Amino acid sequence: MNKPRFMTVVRHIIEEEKMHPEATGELSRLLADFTLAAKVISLEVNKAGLVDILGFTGDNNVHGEKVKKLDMFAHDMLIKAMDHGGHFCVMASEEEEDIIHIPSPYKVGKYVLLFDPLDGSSNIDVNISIGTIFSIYKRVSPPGKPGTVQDVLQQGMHQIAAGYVVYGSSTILVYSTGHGVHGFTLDPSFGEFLLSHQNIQIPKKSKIYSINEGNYKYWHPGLKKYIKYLQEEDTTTERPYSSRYVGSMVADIHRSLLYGGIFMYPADSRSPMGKLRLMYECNPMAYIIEAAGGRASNGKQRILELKPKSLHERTPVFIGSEYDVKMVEEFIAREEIEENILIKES
Ligand code: AHM
Ligand code: MG
Repeated sequence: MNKPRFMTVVRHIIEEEKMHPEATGELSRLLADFTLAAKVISLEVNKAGLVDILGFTGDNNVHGEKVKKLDMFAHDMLIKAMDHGGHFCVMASEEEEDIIHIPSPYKVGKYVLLFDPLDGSSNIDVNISIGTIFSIYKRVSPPGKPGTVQDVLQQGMHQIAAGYVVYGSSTILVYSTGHGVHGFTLDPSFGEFLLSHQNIQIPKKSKIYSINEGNYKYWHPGLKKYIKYLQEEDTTTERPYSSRYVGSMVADIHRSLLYGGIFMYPADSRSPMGKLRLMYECNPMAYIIEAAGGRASNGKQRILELKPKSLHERTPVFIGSEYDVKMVEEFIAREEIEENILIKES
């Protein structure tokens, strides 16, 4: 089907909602609020090399990492754009330890918002792509009152919308409400996100793997074998694969979504839960990738079925083309069976 011309993201969201008679239009309005924040953050990211916004604020975030000014700018911008619409009962951000309540006098609503305001922020100073990730749920606590931690700690499969913005050679917003995954490119001349990638389907099998290979020494033996397998030559399975790693999850996953690929941030002997955060990094990305026909797991279990225990918890993640994610799961499982046999024999 031909792409409609000048399909803005807001019009697209409204058209999508029309296909669901039960929809109230509220999701359209809150996603429209999000696009405003995304445009402002994009502008600020593009100016980062020009204005005195680079460098550390001197503060540490809740994980003890240095916070850059642009992270905080994006965090504040998202809250400002989203807190007053009457849509949300609670929010949560990578940059804030506790849940974020809706300030009075604004009304509390029925939705829950989680976000990573600026992911890949170590790449800001070197002009490499970074991104914003968001995830939306319906509240589970009774209506009319402030939201609770329980509203935030839902399994990823209960998300009703998720998406990301990648600030790269152009700014692209990708979102899904569970019915297809769609991408919009920001036209900076008139400040609109226009439909550029309709109904994205991730290739079932890829030829690209994406992982920080500097951590090889600390990996699970099954993962070591899998990566070696990808590097061997075999024309029938299109090996060796290419290796690509930006170090910004949003950029690495965006490439995987469009070209096919497997992005991995595994557990290792130094970081037994991996690095990436379940609630506002892995769950929304898993939702998008699954909606595009891909697969996302922690090596053993589907990401979207993990039961969260805390807001900032981490999880290992293997995400991308279905064939490739299944393959790494098999390598990990096979190695564990072999290890168990050896333990029993000794
Ligand atoms: P951040 O949330 O502090 O920016 O960290 C998350 C980023 C991801 O975007 C990326 O995939 C990963 O950290 C890269 O980590 P590493 O440098 O260990 O490879
Ligand atoms: Mg992050």
